[in-house]
Amino acid sequence: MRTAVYPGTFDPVTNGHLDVVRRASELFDEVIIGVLHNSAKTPLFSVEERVNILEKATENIPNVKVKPFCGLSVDFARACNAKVIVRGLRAITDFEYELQMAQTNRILAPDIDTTFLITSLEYAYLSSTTVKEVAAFDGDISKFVPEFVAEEIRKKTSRE
Ligand code: COD
Repeated sequence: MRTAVYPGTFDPVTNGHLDVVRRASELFDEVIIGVLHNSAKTPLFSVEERVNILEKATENIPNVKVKPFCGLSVDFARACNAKVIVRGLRAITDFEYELQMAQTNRILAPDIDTTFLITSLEYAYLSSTTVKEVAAFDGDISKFVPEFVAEEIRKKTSRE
């Protein structure tokens, strides 16, 4: 069984992330989305909320699972018996960060490789940060995330 992990923060998941998940699910037998529990950052959604949202957003893709993780992505990949880490690439700015991370991961775990899916053109501009910024000013985020995710974001941002 060819298992890949797709680690990220997903705060919140966007249509760009979901496009990567859908495409990865066609390349691998199983894709496990790893949701980083990062105590150093204050996310909009808790790790449990992000896991629940991702489970709902991917419920129609049978070979996708969602799990929270702490620590290193390579340790998460090992724990999932995955030999591949999937990442998405949008622009040259992503490339520098991703290259450094992939090379570090390769030194930490030479048996695990990183594969990159280039963003689909329609999502090339899209990031979780932009979505949160637009939502904070009551902008329309319906083109950026699934409708139920937009609703969850609105609940959070209208409380603040
Ligand atoms: N189109 C395509 N891809 C996209 C899009 C889009 N519109 N938006 C985001 N993506 C890609 C990103 O480029 C990324 O590859 C992935 O989706 C997830 O994005 P984010 O922003 O949710 O997640 P990140 O980049 O914050 O995740 C960072 C990690 C959690 C993977 C990283 O911090 C990590 O591995 N931390 C654990 C410690 C570790 O192992 N460090 C590695 C040694 S350096």
